[in-house]
Amino acid sequence: TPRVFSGIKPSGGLTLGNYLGAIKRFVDMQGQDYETIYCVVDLHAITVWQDPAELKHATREVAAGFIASGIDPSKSILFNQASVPQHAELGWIFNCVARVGWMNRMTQFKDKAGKNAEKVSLGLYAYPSLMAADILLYHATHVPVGEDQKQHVELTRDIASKFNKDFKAEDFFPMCEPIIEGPATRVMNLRDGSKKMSKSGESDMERINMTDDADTIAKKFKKAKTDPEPLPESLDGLSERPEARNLVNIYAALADMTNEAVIAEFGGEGWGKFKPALADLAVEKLAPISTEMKRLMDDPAEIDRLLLKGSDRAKEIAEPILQKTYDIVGLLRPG
Ligand code: AQP
Repeated sequence: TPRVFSGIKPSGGLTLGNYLGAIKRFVDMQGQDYETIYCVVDLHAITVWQDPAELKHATREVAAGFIASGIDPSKSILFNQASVPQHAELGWIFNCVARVGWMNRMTQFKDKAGKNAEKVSLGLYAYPSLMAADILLYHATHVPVGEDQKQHVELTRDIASKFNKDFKAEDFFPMCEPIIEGPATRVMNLRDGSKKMSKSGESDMERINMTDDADTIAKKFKKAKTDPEPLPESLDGLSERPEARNLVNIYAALADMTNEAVIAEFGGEGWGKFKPALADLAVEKLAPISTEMKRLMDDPAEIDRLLLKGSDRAKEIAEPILQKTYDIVGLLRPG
């Protein structure tokens, strides 16, 4: 069976972007013809400063978000990265396979480091190499992600190819495919349609958090930036209107509709009609999830227990692959 791997950083509260671009699609792939492995990638979160107590909370909250959205820990392997040390071990080997020039081309690093590239952590720079390890440690073949992660999955393929070629280990690491599908592969910031919605964006008004209450969701959509024109009668009319397009994409993804169907329903309507409909839909979809997240968060020990179980199952797959990798590289592990 083909194997799916994907992860989410506990670098803050989950956003609607994480939900539509990633989690909702993780749920869709579960129980189909895939073995699904989903990870709270805490080692990635610490590439930028995280308060230790908040990191523990966010790690459990992302796990709760997965489960509340429909990831079933008995169907999927669900765990946090730090509890499977094989990730960091393979990550080091890949640091020695990947080239500095490859990292220099990563646009997410450029965006995140900005003008401050000398002052960010070395981990932030090497992050895509650890991400390659996350995926290849399980010989995963399918990686559902948002658009922003496409380049990193492509780099994972480059690392796999170079490793296989350098060590004459033909096909040892498989070529993985990014799975980037649906109308919401890149949910944009509500205040600026040229920027992606992020957990760590400056203002809370830029994003919808999965735990926002109904009033907050309504307020954020009401204040979302738009142009004054009504919704167009056809999809072409959205091409130069990034904010309008974003809200249509969000509606389509939440309702499991195509953008065409949304335009067929709302074309010609003003924002005064569309925004409240969008807010109602978002509340309808997110409220049950956030209620369930809160319920799960009342019992952190139970979340830890589920993560521990998941990490045991993850290790069973990871350890033999890591062991073989050490052997291929020529690293001795007597005993
Ligand atoms: N705005 C988005 N639209 C669609 N998909 C998104 N993803 C993130 N933002 C959007 C997808 O969510 C998954 C997990 O991402 P991540 O937590 O590993 O890191 P990220 O992409 O850096 O997410 P954030 O929310 O922007 O976090 P911060 O602010 O901490 O960096 C990925 O599949 C991603 O594509």
